[in-house]
Amino acid sequence: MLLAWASLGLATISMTVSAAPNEASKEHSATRAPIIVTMDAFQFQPDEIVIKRGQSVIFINKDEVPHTVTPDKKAHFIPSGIIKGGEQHEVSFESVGVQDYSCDFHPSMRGRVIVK
Ligand SMILES: [Cu+2]
Repeated sequence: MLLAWASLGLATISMTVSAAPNEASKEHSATRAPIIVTMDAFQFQPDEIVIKRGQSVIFINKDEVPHTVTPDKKAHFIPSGIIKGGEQHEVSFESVGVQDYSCDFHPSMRGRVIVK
């Protein structure tokens, strides 16, 4: 009887630990936390990042004008559409490789996501 209670207690503890967000993010198979890229002063910052397949990027527009995250012809991800000033948009990257993108309104705004 005492043993049963003790093992029940242990099970409860280990469940609590594995449910912690920090532990989950360390697991290789688990989806990693999104990366943040800002659109600030007409630049993507950082303009090059490396992520894992299936990971997403949150683009935050800190400018007062709208921007887009539009894939180049050879890139594979869903275009953001218009992201108004002060708003943000999450893009999921499901294809491995170099994904180049630009802003429809400001072609000099360019960025790259390397998906591994
Ligand atoms: Cu723009």
